[in-house]
Amino acid sequence: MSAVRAFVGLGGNLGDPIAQIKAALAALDRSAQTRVLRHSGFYRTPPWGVTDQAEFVNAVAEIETTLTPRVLLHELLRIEIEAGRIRGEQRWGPRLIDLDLLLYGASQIDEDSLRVPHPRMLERAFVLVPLSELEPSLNLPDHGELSSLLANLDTSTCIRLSGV
Ligand code: A4P
Ligand code: MG
Repeated sequence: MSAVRAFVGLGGNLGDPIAQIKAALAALDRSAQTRVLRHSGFYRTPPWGVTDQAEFVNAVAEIETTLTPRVLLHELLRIEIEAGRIRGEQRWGPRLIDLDLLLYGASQIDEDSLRVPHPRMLERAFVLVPLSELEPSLNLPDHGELSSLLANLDTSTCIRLSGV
């Protein structure tokens, strides 16, 4: 299988989120058949969904992989568990680290356990702002230009952290 370019969203708001995101990026790069090509800056972002919790740190990584989307998702879940994440937490609640598969080439996948593009990324500045730092002219399968999606969101609350 030839290499596919994919994007992974990383976030967390418990423990030391910056250190946990850096560790997850290193773990992703060590994964079989997967390389981290670039990652965005780290952003401090207000909690989305459940708003009564600590601010998050978020980033997006661009990777190259020959893993299938499903195997890649399992790899992301394995990295979360290795980083100490306990599942069964409240939906959208506090977490040490969360890895979401945002885009996998131009693929559109609609299965119970895997949806790509990640269905909620379209309404999340904490995903689209770092993604646009990496690839401002990106077109999302079936959803059009990233810049148009961003124009509908409040991006002012996503603060890029310097010196990390
Ligand atoms: N799943 C299906 N498609 C995907 C995909 N493309 N990528 C399934 C990753 N997972 C996918 O995920 C639940 C299941 O979704 C996975 O086991 C996988 O089979 P989860 O991460 O255990 O559940 P969750 O994270 O609690 O739920 P959900 O809806 O995925 O939450 P999100 O979307 O990850 O949101 N606010 C800020 N500012 N920053 C954040 O990072 N994150 C969340 C969590 C809430 N608020 C936030 C942030
Ligand atoms: Mg998730």
